[in-house]
Amino acid sequence: MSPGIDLLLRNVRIVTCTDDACSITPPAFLAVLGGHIAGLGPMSQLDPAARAQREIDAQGALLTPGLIDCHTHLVYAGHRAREFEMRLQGASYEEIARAGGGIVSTVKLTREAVTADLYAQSARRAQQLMAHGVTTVEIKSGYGLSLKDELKCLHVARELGEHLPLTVRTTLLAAHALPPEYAGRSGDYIAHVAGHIVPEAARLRLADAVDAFCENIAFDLLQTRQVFEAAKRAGLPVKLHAEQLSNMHGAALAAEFDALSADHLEHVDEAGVMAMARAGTVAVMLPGAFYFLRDTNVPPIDLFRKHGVAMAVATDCNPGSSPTTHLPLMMNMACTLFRMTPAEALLGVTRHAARALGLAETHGTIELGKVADFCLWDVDHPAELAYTIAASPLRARFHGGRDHLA
Ligand code: DI6
Ligand code: FE
Repeated sequence: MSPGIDLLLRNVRIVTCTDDACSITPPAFLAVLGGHIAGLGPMSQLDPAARAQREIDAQGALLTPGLIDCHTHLVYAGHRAREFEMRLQGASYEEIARAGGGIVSTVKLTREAVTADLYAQSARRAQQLMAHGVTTVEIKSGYGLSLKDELKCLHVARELGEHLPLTVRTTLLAAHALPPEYAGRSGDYIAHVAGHIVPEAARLRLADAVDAFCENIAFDLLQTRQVFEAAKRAGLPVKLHAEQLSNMHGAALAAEFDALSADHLEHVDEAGVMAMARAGTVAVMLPGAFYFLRDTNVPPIDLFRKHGVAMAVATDCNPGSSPTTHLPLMMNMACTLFRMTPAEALLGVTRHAARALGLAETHGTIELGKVADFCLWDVDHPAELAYTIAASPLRARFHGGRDHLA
Protein backbone atom coordinates (compact mmCIF):
# COMPACT_ATOMS: atom_id res chain seq x y z
CA MET A 1 0.00 0.00 0.00
CA SER A 2 1.47 3.35 -1.02
CA PRO A 3 1.19 6.86 0.45
CA GLY A 4 -1.12 7.49 -2.50
CA ILE A 5 -3.88 5.96 -0.40
CA ASP A 6 -6.34 8.61 0.83
CA LEU A 7 -7.79 6.74 3.79
CA LEU A 8 -6.80 3.62 5.68
CA LEU A 9 -9.01 2.04 8.33
CA ARG A 10 -7.42 -0.56 10.58
CA ASN A 11 -9.14 -3.08 12.86
CA VAL A 12 -12.63 -2.89 11.44
CA ARG A 13 -15.02 -5.81 11.57
CA ILE A 14 -16.71 -5.54 8.19
CA VAL A 15 -20.26 -6.55 7.30
CA THR A 16 -19.83 -6.46 3.54
CA CYS A 17 -23.53 -7.26 2.88
CA THR A 18 -22.45 -9.46 -0.03
CA ASP A 19 -23.86 -12.60 1.66
CA ASP A 20 -27.46 -13.03 2.81
CA ALA A 21 -26.44 -13.81 6.40
CA CYS A 22 -24.69 -10.44 6.80
CA SER A 23 -21.68 -12.19 8.31
CA ILE A 24 -18.83 -10.28 9.95
CA THR A 25 -15.21 -10.51 8.77
CA PRO A 26 -12.34 -11.02 11.23
CA PRO A 27 -10.46 -7.78 12.04
CA ALA A 28 -9.72 -6.20 8.69
CA PHE A 29 -8.27 -3.18 6.96
CA LEU A 30 -9.99 -1.07 4.32
CA ALA A 31 -8.25 1.38 1.99
CA VAL A 32 -9.80 4.18 -0.06
CA LEU A 33 -8.43 5.92 -3.12
CA GLY A 34 -10.23 8.52 -5.19
CA GLY A 35 -13.51 7.96 -3.37
CA HIS A 36 -13.56 4.22 -4.09
CA ILE A 37 -12.65 1.12 -2.10
CA ALA A 38 -9.10 0.34 -3.23
CA GLY A 39 -8.21 -2.50 -0.88
CA LEU A 40 -9.59 -4.66 1.90
CA GLY A 41 -8.55 -7.82 3.67
CA PRO A 42 -7.61 -9.37 6.99
CA MET A 43 -5.28 -7.31 9.21
CA SER A 44 -2.71 -10.10 8.87
CA GLN A 45 -2.38 -9.25 5.17
CA LEU A 46 -1.85 -5.52 5.66
CA ASP A 47 1.69 -4.40 4.87
CA PRO A 48 2.98 -3.02 8.21
CA ALA A 49 4.61 -0.18 6.26
CA ALA A 50 1.27 0.88 4.72
CA ARG A 51 0.61 4.60 5.08
CA ALA A 52 -2.25 6.87 4.00
CA GLN A 53 -3.20 10.55 4.06
CA ARG A 54 -5.64 9.76 6.82
CA GLU A 55 -5.45 6.74 9.09
CA ILE A 56 -8.03 5.54 11.59
CA ASP A 57 -7.74 2.71 14.09
CA ALA A 58 -11.36 1.60 14.49
CA GLN A 59 -10.51 -0.66 17.46
CA GLY A 60 -12.90 -3.38 16.40
CA ALA A 61 -15.90 -1.19 15.54
CA LEU A 62 -18.41 -2.61 13.08
CA LEU A 63 -18.37 -1.26 9.53
CA THR A 64 -21.35 -1.58 7.14
CA PRO A 65 -22.10 -0.07 3.77
CA GLY A 66 -23.53 3.45 4.07
CA LEU A 67 -27.28 3.23 4.52
CA ILE A 68 -29.48 3.89 1.49
CA ASP A 69 -32.97 5.30 1.96
CA CYS A 70 -34.53 4.31 -1.36
CA HIS A 71 -38.00 5.90 -0.90
CA THR A 72 -38.59 9.38 0.51
CA HIS A 73 -40.74 12.41 -0.22
CA LEU A 74 -38.55 14.69 1.85
CA VAL A 75 -38.90 17.86 -0.23
CA TYR A 76 -42.07 19.49 1.10
CA ALA A 77 -43.15 22.49 3.15
CA GLY A 78 -44.99 22.55 6.48
CA HIS A 79 -46.40 19.63 8.42
CA ARG A 80 -49.72 17.82 8.94
CA ALA A 81 -49.98 17.54 12.73
CA ARG A 82 -53.61 18.76 12.57
CA GLU A 83 -54.48 15.88 10.25
CA PHE A 84 -52.81 13.52 12.73
CA GLU A 85 -55.16 14.84 15.41
CA MET A 86 -58.14 14.28 13.10
CA ARG A 87 -57.09 10.70 12.48
CA LEU A 88 -56.76 10.16 16.23
CA GLN A 89 -60.40 11.24 16.48
CA GLY A 90 -61.45 8.62 13.97
CA ALA A 91 -61.08 10.12 10.47
CA SER A 92 -59.30 7.81 8.03
CA TYR A 93 -56.40 8.75 5.74
CA GLU A 94 -58.69 8.18 2.73
CA GLU A 95 -61.50 10.33 4.21
CA ILE A 96 -59.11 13.21 4.85
CA ALA A 97 -57.72 12.91 1.31
CA ARG A 98 -61.20 12.85 -0.24
CA ALA A 99 -62.20 15.93 1.80
CA GLY A 100 -59.39 17.95 0.21
CA GLY A 101 -56.87 17.50 3.03
CA GLY A 102 -54.01 15.08 2.87
CA ILE A 103 -51.45 15.36 0.06
CA VAL A 104 -53.21 18.36 -1.51
CA SER A 105 -52.81 20.43 1.67
CA THR A 106 -49.03 19.89 1.54
CA VAL A 107 -49.13 20.81 -2.16
CA LYS A 108 -50.58 24.22 -1.27
CA LEU A 109 -47.79 24.98 1.23
CA THR A 110 -45.09 23.62 -1.09
CA ARG A 111 -46.28 25.75 -4.00
CA GLU A 112 -46.32 28.84 -1.77
CA ALA A 113 -42.83 28.24 -0.37
CA VAL A 114 -39.95 30.12 -2.02
CA THR A 115 -37.13 27.87 -3.15
CA ALA A 116 -34.74 28.91 -0.36
CA ASP A 117 -37.31 28.11 2.32
CA LEU A 118 -38.20 24.77 0.72
CA TYR A 119 -34.48 23.98 0.56
CA ALA A 120 -33.95 24.87 4.24
CA GLN A 121 -36.88 22.77 5.45
CA SER A 122 -35.79 19.81 3.33
CA ALA A 123 -32.09 20.10 4.24
CA ARG A 124 -32.97 19.73 7.90
CA ARG A 125 -34.60 16.38 7.16
CA ALA A 126 -31.71 15.29 4.95
CA GLN A 127 -29.29 16.08 7.78
CA GLN A 128 -31.35 14.01 10.20
CA LEU A 129 -31.19 11.07 7.78
CA MET A 130 -27.42 11.49 7.55
CA ALA A 131 -27.10 11.56 11.35
CA HIS A 132 -28.52 8.04 11.34
CA GLY A 133 -26.08 6.73 8.72
CA VAL A 134 -27.69 7.50 5.37
CA THR A 135 -25.21 8.17 2.54
CA THR A 136 -27.63 7.83 -0.41
CA VAL A 137 -31.23 8.97 -0.53
CA GLU A 138 -33.94 8.85 -3.14
CA ILE A 139 -36.12 11.97 -3.17
CA LYS A 140 -39.45 12.13 -4.98
CA SER A 141 -41.26 15.21 -6.17
CA GLY A 142 -45.04 15.03 -5.88
CA TYR A 143 -46.00 18.06 -3.79
CA GLY A 144 -45.83 20.48 -6.72
CA LEU A 145 -48.25 18.86 -9.19
CA SER A 146 -47.69 21.48 -11.87
CA LEU A 147 -44.83 21.65 -14.36
CA LYS A 148 -43.25 24.63 -12.60
CA ASP A 149 -43.66 23.30 -9.07
CA GLU A 150 -42.60 19.73 -9.82
CA LEU A 151 -39.42 21.08 -11.43
CA LYS A 152 -38.92 23.34 -8.40
CA CYS A 153 -39.05 20.33 -6.06
CA LEU A 154 -36.70 18.24 -8.22
CA HIS A 155 -34.32 21.19 -8.42
CA VAL A 156 -34.27 21.47 -4.61
CA ALA A 157 -33.58 17.73 -4.39
CA ARG A 158 -30.66 18.04 -6.82
CA GLU A 159 -29.30 21.00 -4.82
CA LEU A 160 -29.34 18.94 -1.62
CA GLY A 161 -27.08 16.44 -3.37
CA GLU A 162 -24.76 19.21 -4.53
CA HIS A 163 -24.41 20.95 -1.16
CA LEU A 164 -24.51 18.07 1.32
CA PRO A 165 -22.17 15.05 1.59
CA LEU A 166 -25.01 12.86 0.41
CA THR A 167 -25.81 11.13 -2.89
CA VAL A 168 -29.28 12.06 -4.11
CA ARG A 169 -31.32 10.18 -6.71
CA THR A 170 -34.42 12.03 -7.84
CA THR A 171 -37.76 10.55 -8.86
CA LEU A 172 -40.55 12.44 -10.62
CA LEU A 173 -43.86 11.68 -8.89
CA ALA A 174 -46.14 14.17 -10.65
CA ALA A 175 -48.84 11.45 -10.62
CA HIS A 176 -49.09 11.58 -6.81
CA ALA A 177 -52.49 13.26 -6.42
CA LEU A 178 -54.92 15.24 -8.51
CA PRO A 179 -54.16 18.99 -8.20
CA PRO A 180 -57.23 21.10 -7.29
CA GLU A 181 -57.24 22.96 -10.64
CA TYR A 182 -57.84 19.60 -12.37
CA ALA A 183 -60.73 18.55 -10.08
CA GLY A 184 -62.95 16.08 -11.95
CA ARG A 185 -60.47 15.93 -14.86
CA SER A 186 -57.94 13.30 -13.88
CA GLY A 187 -57.62 12.17 -17.50
CA ASP A 188 -56.54 15.67 -18.52
CA TYR A 189 -54.03 15.85 -15.70
CA ILE A 190 -52.47 12.50 -16.63
CA ALA A 191 -52.26 13.64 -20.25
CA HIS A 192 -50.42 16.75 -19.02
CA VAL A 193 -48.07 14.64 -16.88
CA ALA A 194 -47.33 12.22 -19.72
CA GLY A 195 -47.18 14.85 -22.46
CA HIS A 196 -45.34 17.69 -20.71
CA ILE A 197 -44.06 17.10 -17.16
CA VAL A 198 -42.28 13.76 -17.79
CA PRO A 199 -40.56 14.88 -21.02
CA GLU A 200 -39.52 18.23 -19.55
CA ALA A 201 -38.08 16.73 -16.32
CA ALA A 202 -36.18 14.25 -18.49
CA ARG A 203 -34.92 16.92 -20.89
CA LEU A 204 -33.60 19.02 -17.99
CA ARG A 205 -32.05 15.88 -16.44
CA LEU A 206 -33.84 16.61 -13.17
CA ALA A 207 -35.31 13.11 -12.76
CA ASP A 208 -33.51 9.76 -12.52
CA ALA A 209 -36.78 7.78 -12.47
CA VAL A 210 -40.55 8.16 -12.69
CA ASP A 211 -43.07 7.00 -10.07
CA ALA A 212 -46.87 7.09 -9.70
CA PHE A 213 -49.41 6.53 -6.93
CA CYS A 214 -51.64 3.76 -8.27
CA GLU A 215 -54.51 3.70 -5.79
CA ASN A 216 -58.26 4.18 -5.52
CA ILE A 217 -57.67 7.66 -4.03
CA ALA A 218 -55.13 8.54 -6.71
CA PHE A 219 -54.63 7.11 -10.24
CA ASP A 220 -55.87 3.89 -11.82
CA LEU A 221 -54.01 1.21 -13.72
CA LEU A 222 -54.64 2.69 -17.15
CA GLN A 223 -53.48 6.15 -16.06
CA THR A 224 -50.40 4.62 -14.47
CA ARG A 225 -49.66 2.87 -17.77
CA GLN A 226 -49.81 6.22 -19.59
CA VAL A 227 -47.26 7.69 -17.18
CA PHE A 228 -45.01 4.63 -17.57
CA GLU A 229 -45.19 4.84 -21.35
CA ALA A 230 -44.11 8.48 -21.16
CA ALA A 231 -41.20 7.48 -18.91
CA LYS A 232 -40.19 4.81 -21.39
CA ARG A 233 -40.25 7.30 -24.25
CA ALA A 234 -38.06 9.62 -22.16
CA GLY A 235 -35.63 6.78 -21.38
CA LEU A 236 -36.31 6.81 -17.64
CA PRO A 237 -36.80 3.75 -15.41
CA VAL A 238 -40.01 3.46 -13.37
CA LYS A 239 -41.04 2.70 -9.78
CA LEU A 240 -44.54 2.42 -8.35
CA HIS A 241 -46.54 3.07 -5.18
CA ALA A 242 -48.48 -0.18 -5.50
CA GLU A 243 -51.17 -1.96 -3.49
CA GLN A 244 -50.79 0.24 -0.38
CA LEU A 245 -54.47 0.58 0.47
CA SER A 246 -56.05 -1.89 -1.99
CA ASN A 247 -55.06 -4.39 -4.68
CA MET A 248 -55.00 -2.41 -7.94
CA HIS A 249 -52.68 -4.93 -9.68
CA GLY A 250 -50.07 -2.21 -9.94
CA ALA A 251 -47.18 -4.54 -9.03
CA ALA A 252 -47.79 -6.63 -12.17
CA LEU A 253 -47.94 -3.49 -14.30
CA ALA A 254 -44.71 -2.23 -12.74
CA ALA A 255 -43.08 -5.58 -13.53
CA GLU A 256 -44.32 -5.37 -17.13
CA PHE A 257 -42.31 -2.13 -17.42
CA ASP A 258 -39.25 -3.71 -15.71
CA ALA A 259 -39.69 -1.36 -12.76
CA LEU A 260 -36.75 -0.89 -10.42
CA SER A 261 -39.14 -1.32 -7.52
CA ALA A 262 -42.74 -1.62 -6.42
CA ASP A 263 -43.29 -0.04 -3.02
CA HIS A 264 -45.68 -0.56 -0.03
CA LEU A 265 -47.38 -3.78 -1.34
CA GLU A 266 -49.54 -4.42 1.73
CA HIS A 267 -52.28 -5.79 -0.58
CA VAL A 268 -50.22 -7.47 -3.33
CA ASP A 269 -51.30 -10.99 -4.38
CA GLU A 270 -49.12 -13.95 -5.38
CA ALA A 271 -49.50 -13.24 -9.11
CA GLY A 272 -48.12 -9.74 -8.51
CA VAL A 273 -45.21 -11.13 -6.49
CA MET A 274 -44.42 -13.68 -9.22
CA ALA A 275 -44.46 -10.97 -11.88
CA MET A 276 -42.03 -8.93 -9.78
CA ALA A 277 -39.76 -11.97 -9.39
CA ARG A 278 -39.65 -12.48 -13.16
CA ALA A 279 -38.78 -8.83 -13.78
CA GLY A 280 -36.27 -8.54 -10.92
CA THR A 281 -38.35 -5.72 -9.41
CA VAL A 282 -37.42 -4.97 -5.78
CA ALA A 283 -40.17 -4.93 -3.12
CA VAL A 284 -39.72 -1.81 -0.98
CA MET A 285 -41.14 -2.22 2.52
CA LEU A 286 -42.33 0.95 4.25
CA PRO A 287 -43.18 0.01 7.84
CA GLY A 288 -43.30 3.65 8.97
CA ALA A 289 -46.42 4.29 6.86
CA PHE A 290 -47.92 0.96 7.96
CA TYR A 291 -47.37 1.95 11.60
CA PHE A 292 -48.49 5.58 11.31
CA LEU A 293 -51.69 4.73 9.42
CA ARG A 294 -52.29 1.80 11.81
CA ASP A 295 -52.57 -0.53 8.84
CA THR A 296 -53.27 -4.18 9.64
CA ASN A 297 -52.43 -5.86 6.30
CA VAL A 298 -48.84 -6.99 6.59
CA PRO A 299 -47.07 -7.24 3.20
CA PRO A 300 -46.60 -10.92 2.21
CA ILE A 301 -42.98 -11.33 3.31
CA ASP A 302 -43.20 -15.12 2.93
CA LEU A 303 -44.23 -14.77 -0.72
CA PHE A 304 -41.31 -12.43 -1.42
CA ARG A 305 -38.99 -15.00 0.16
CA LYS A 306 -40.63 -17.92 -1.65
CA HIS A 307 -40.28 -16.31 -5.08
CA GLY A 308 -36.90 -14.71 -4.44
CA VAL A 309 -38.03 -11.08 -4.62
CA ALA A 310 -35.40 -8.82 -3.02
CA MET A 311 -36.81 -6.70 -0.18
CA ALA A 312 -35.65 -3.16 0.57
CA VAL A 313 -36.66 -1.06 3.60
CA ALA A 314 -37.12 2.71 3.49
CA THR A 315 -38.53 5.61 5.54
CA ASP A 316 -41.16 6.90 3.06
CA CYS A 317 -40.32 10.21 4.83
CA ASN A 318 -43.40 12.38 4.14
CA PRO A 319 -45.70 14.64 6.17
CA GLY A 320 -48.88 12.56 5.88
CA SER A 321 -48.18 8.88 6.35
CA SER A 322 -44.61 8.56 7.61
CA PRO A 323 -43.12 11.65 9.26
CA THR A 324 -39.75 10.12 10.11
CA THR A 325 -36.09 10.45 9.16
CA HIS A 326 -34.85 7.48 11.20
CA LEU A 327 -33.90 4.64 8.85
CA PRO A 328 -32.54 2.30 11.59
CA LEU A 329 -35.93 2.67 13.33
CA MET A 330 -37.54 1.46 10.08
CA MET A 331 -35.26 -1.61 10.28
CA ASN A 332 -36.64 -2.25 13.76
CA MET A 333 -40.23 -1.85 12.53
CA ALA A 334 -39.58 -4.10 9.52
CA CYS A 335 -38.66 -6.81 12.04
CA THR A 336 -41.28 -6.17 14.72
CA LEU A 337 -44.22 -5.37 12.42
CA PHE A 338 -43.39 -7.41 9.28
CA ARG A 339 -41.32 -10.22 10.85
CA MET A 340 -38.34 -9.63 8.60
CA THR A 341 -35.05 -10.85 10.05
CA PRO A 342 -32.43 -8.32 11.20
CA ALA A 343 -30.18 -9.52 8.35
CA GLU A 344 -32.99 -8.95 5.83
CA ALA A 345 -33.54 -5.49 7.31
CA LEU A 346 -29.86 -4.61 6.91
CA LEU A 347 -29.76 -5.88 3.32
CA GLY A 348 -32.94 -3.85 2.84
CA VAL A 349 -31.14 -0.59 3.56
CA THR A 350 -27.92 -1.52 1.75
CA ARG A 351 -27.60 -4.02 -1.11
CA HIS A 352 -31.28 -4.30 -2.01
CA ALA A 353 -31.90 -0.57 -1.58
CA ALA A 354 -29.06 0.11 -4.04
CA ARG A 355 -30.77 -2.18 -6.53
CA ALA A 356 -34.09 -0.38 -6.02
CA LEU A 357 -32.29 2.76 -7.24
CA GLY A 358 -30.43 1.12 -10.12
CA LEU A 359 -27.15 1.57 -8.21
CA ALA A 360 -26.25 -2.08 -7.60
CA GLU A 361 -23.00 -1.81 -9.57
CA THR A 362 -21.56 1.00 -7.46
CA HIS A 363 -23.30 1.09 -4.07
CA GLY A 364 -24.79 -1.05 -1.33
CA THR A 365 -21.95 -3.45 -0.47
CA ILE A 366 -18.34 -3.25 0.73
CA GLU A 367 -16.40 -4.56 -2.27
CA LEU A 368 -13.30 -3.62 -4.19
CA GLY A 369 -14.02 -0.81 -6.63
CA LYS A 370 -17.30 0.28 -5.09
CA VAL A 371 -17.95 3.84 -3.93
CA ALA A 372 -16.43 4.38 -0.46
CA ASP A 373 -19.70 5.02 1.39
CA PHE A 374 -19.76 3.29 4.76
CA CYS A 375 -20.67 3.64 8.43
CA LEU A 376 -18.79 2.81 11.61
CA TRP A 377 -21.12 1.71 14.40
CA ASP A 378 -20.67 1.32 18.14
CA VAL A 379 -22.34 -2.09 18.16
CA ASP A 380 -21.05 -5.66 18.51
CA HIS A 381 -23.37 -7.31 16.03
CA PRO A 382 -25.31 -6.05 12.98
CA ALA A 383 -28.57 -7.37 14.49
CA GLU A 384 -28.25 -4.59 17.10
CA LEU A 385 -29.00 -2.03 14.41
CA ALA A 386 -32.50 -3.48 14.02
CA TYR A 387 -32.92 -4.54 17.64
CA THR A 388 -32.63 -1.15 19.31
CA ILE A 389 -35.61 1.21 19.12
CA ALA A 390 -34.55 4.57 17.69
CA ALA A 391 -31.03 4.39 19.15
CA SER A 392 -28.18 6.32 17.51
CA PRO A 393 -25.11 4.07 17.58
CA LEU A 394 -23.45 5.74 14.57
CA ARG A 395 -19.78 6.60 15.29
CA ALA A 396 -18.85 7.95 11.88
CA ARG A 397 -20.24 8.15 8.38
CA PHE A 398 -18.06 8.16 5.27
CA HIS A 399 -19.33 9.54 1.97
CA GLY A 400 -16.99 8.99 -0.97
CA GLY A 401 -14.24 8.19 1.54
CA ARG A 402 -14.62 11.44 3.48
CA ASP A 403 -15.67 11.03 7.07
CA HIS A 404 -18.23 12.94 9.00
CA LEU A 405 -18.28 12.21 12.69
CA ALA A 406 -21.70 11.53 14.16
N1 DI6 B 1 -48.12 7.00 -0.35
C1 DI6 B 1 -47.75 7.45 0.84
O1 DI6 B 1 -47.70 6.80 1.84
C2 DI6 B 1 -47.38 8.86 0.70
N2 DI6 B 1 -47.56 9.08 -0.69
C3 DI6 B 1 -48.00 7.99 -1.24
O2 DI6 B 1 -48.22 7.92 -2.44
C4 DI6 B 1 -48.23 9.77 1.50
C5 DI6 B 1 -48.02 11.20 1.14
C6 DI6 B 1 -48.81 12.16 1.99
O3 DI6 B 1 -49.78 11.79 2.66
O4 DI6 B 1 -48.44 13.35 1.97
FE1 FE C 1 -44.27 7.02 -0.64
